Amino acid sequence: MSPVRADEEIRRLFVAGDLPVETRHAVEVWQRTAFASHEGLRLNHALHITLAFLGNVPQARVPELTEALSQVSLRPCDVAVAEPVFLPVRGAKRVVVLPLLERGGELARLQADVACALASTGLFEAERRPWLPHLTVARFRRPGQPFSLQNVNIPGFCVVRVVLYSSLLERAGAVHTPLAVFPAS
Ligand code: 2AM
Repeated sequence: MSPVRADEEIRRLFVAGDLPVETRHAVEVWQRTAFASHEGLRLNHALHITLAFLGNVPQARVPELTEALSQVSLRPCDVAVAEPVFLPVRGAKRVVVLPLLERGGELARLQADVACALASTGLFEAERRPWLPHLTVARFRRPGQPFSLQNVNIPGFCVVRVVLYSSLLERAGAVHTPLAVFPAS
C-alpha cells in the first residue's frame, strides 16, 4: 500500500450491504426490548452488513475504489437472521451481533467479489479470518460478560444494494455517509 502524505485529505472507508427499511425497524424494535435493562451497552443504530473495512484512504483515491466496485456483478442475496452472539468468542465480550445465515452462499460470494475488487486497487487487504456475515446490534462500553437475551424473530430479508461509506468518528458515535451506491440487478 502506498504511504499517505501528511497534506492528503483522508477518509475512513468501508463497504457494506444495506438493510431494507422494514428489517431496520424490526431490529430496532428487538434492540429496544432486548437491551432495555443493560446500561453497560450502547445500541448500534447504524445497522449494515460490513463486507470490507478499508480504514484510512486518501480522498483522491476514492474514484478508483468506486470504479473497482462498479465492476462487481451484484445479485440480490436472501439471508435469515440468527440468534444473538457475544463476541469475541473467547474472553471479555465487546459486541453483540446477529449472525446472518444463507442457503446458497450468494452473500459470501458477494463479499469475496467485493474484497477481490478492492484488493485490485492496492488499498485493501483481505482479512485472513473467515468472514462472518452479521449485524452489530450493541457494543459494550467496557468489555464485559454475556447475558441471556430475548430470542429474535426478525424475518429474513434480501440485500439489494452495496454502499461505499465514509465513517466519521464523532463523540456521539460514528456518522456514516454514503459515497457511492451499487444496486443489485
Ligand atoms: P461491524 O460493526 O459490522 O463489525 C464501520 O466502522 C464498520 O466497519 C463498523 O460497523 C465495523 O463493522 C467495521 N469496522 C470498524 N473497524 C474495523 C476494523 N478495525 N476492522 C474490521 N472492521 C472494522
